[in-house]
Amino acid sequence: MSGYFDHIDPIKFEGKDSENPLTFKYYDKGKNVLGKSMEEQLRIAVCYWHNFCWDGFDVFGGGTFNRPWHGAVNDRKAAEMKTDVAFDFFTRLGNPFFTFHDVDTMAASETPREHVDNLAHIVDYIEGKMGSTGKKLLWGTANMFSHPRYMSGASTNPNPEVAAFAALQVRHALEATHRLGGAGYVLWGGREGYDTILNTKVGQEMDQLGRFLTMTVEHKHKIGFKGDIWIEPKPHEPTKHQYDRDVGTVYGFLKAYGLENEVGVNIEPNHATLAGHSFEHEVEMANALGISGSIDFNRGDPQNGWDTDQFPNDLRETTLAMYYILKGGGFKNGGSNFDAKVRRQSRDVDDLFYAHVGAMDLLARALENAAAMIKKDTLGDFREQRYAGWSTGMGRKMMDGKASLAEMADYCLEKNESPAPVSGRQEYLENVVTQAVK
Ligand code: XLS
Ligand code: NI
Ligand code: NI
Repeated sequence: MSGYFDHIDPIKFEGKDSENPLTFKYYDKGKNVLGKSMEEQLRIAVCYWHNFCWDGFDVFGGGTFNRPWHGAVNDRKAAEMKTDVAFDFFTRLGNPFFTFHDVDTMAASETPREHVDNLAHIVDYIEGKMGSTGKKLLWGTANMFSHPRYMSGASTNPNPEVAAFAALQVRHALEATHRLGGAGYVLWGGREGYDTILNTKVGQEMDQLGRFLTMTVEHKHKIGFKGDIWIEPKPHEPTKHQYDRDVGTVYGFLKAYGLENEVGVNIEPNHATLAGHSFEHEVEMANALGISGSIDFNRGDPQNGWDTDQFPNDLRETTLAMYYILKGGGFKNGGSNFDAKVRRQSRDVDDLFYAHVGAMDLLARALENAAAMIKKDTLGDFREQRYAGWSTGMGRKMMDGKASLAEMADYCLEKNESPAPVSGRQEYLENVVTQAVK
C-alpha cells in the first residue's frame, strides 16, 4: 500500500439506495448480464497518464495537484513510487485492467539506451505488482508526441532518424505489452499529421505511416503477440490535421496499405465529437467495417472545441453506444478504458475516486439498459423489417451480384409503378431509446 489513499476503503457495491458516495450503486461486478458477469462485459481499465502523470497544468498555468508521487526528480525510485500508487489505487477501486504509455511509467530518459533500460526496469517492477494484485493490462502504447523530438511527427517526420526513435519506442512498448499479457496495443497518431500543409508532403507522410504500421504488425507476429493492434482515430489536436481522422478514414487508410484484417480501432467519444460525429456513429461504423476494438470512454464539453477528456456522465449517450457495442458482439480483447481526467480544481485524491466510481456506475447502468434493449430489440427488429425487401426478389438479385443495371431498369419499367415513400419513424425510435434509459 502506498499510504496516499489510506483514508479510502476499498469501494464496495451497496446498491442504488446507498448514501455513501464512495460505493457502487450499479457496478455489481459479479452480476450476470447477457450470459457474462458485468466485470467481463465491461472490462474496465484505469489509465496511467491522466491519473498518475498529469499534475493539473494547463496552457495558462502550472500544476495544481501537488501529488508527492509526481516527484521532483523523475528517477527510477520515483517511477517505482508511482507504480506503487497506481496499483494501490486500482486495488481500492476494483478495476480489473489498466492502460499505459511507456513514458508514463518509467524514469525520464533522453538517450535511446536510457529509454530501453529505464523501461525494462519498470516493466519488471510492474510485472511484480500485477502478480501480487491480480490486475491485468488492457493495452499498452508508446508516447510519441510529448518529447520535442516529435514536434514534426513520429513515423511521419521529415527526418527518418526521428522515425527510428519511434521504432525503438514501439518495439519496446509492444514487447513490454506482450510480456505483461496485454490484450491489445494502441497507436494514437498524436502528431502524425501536419500543422500546415505548406511544408508537408502529404502523400509521402501517409506512405511512411503505412509502412511503419506494417512493420509494427510484422513485429507483433514475429514476437508471437496474440493481442490486437488498434489505431485511435482523432481528427486534430495537437496537430491541425491528423491522418487517423475518424473510423471511416482509418478504414480507408488500412485498406490502402492492406492492413484492414490486421488492425482495428480504439474509439474515443470526445474524438468522435471533434470529428463531427456522435459516439454511437463511430461504434456502429466500426461494426459495419469489421474493425471494432476497444473504447476510450470520456466526454467532451458541448461548448468547447477541444479534447476536454472529462469523465463520461451522459446516460443516454452511453446507453446507446453500449447498445451498438453489444450488437457488434461486445468486447473481445477490447474493453472500457477511461481516457478521462478530473478538472484541475479537483485537486484531492478523493476526486480521482469520485470520478471513477461515478463513471463505472454509469457504464454499469448503460450496460443493463442496453442489455434490456437487446432482449426486446425494438430498434433491431425495426431495422430488419425496414430492409426486408433486400432479402427477396430483385433486391436479393442485385446484392448477389446477379442483376445488371439494364435488367433492374427493365424490371422497374415493366412494373411501371412509382414506389410509395415509407416513414422512417425517427421520433418513435427516439422515444424507444428514451424509455430504455433508466
Ligand atoms: C489523446 C489520446 C491519447 C491516447 C493514447 O487524445 O486519447 O490519450 O488514448 O495515446
Ligand atoms: Ni484516448
Ligand atoms: Ni483523447
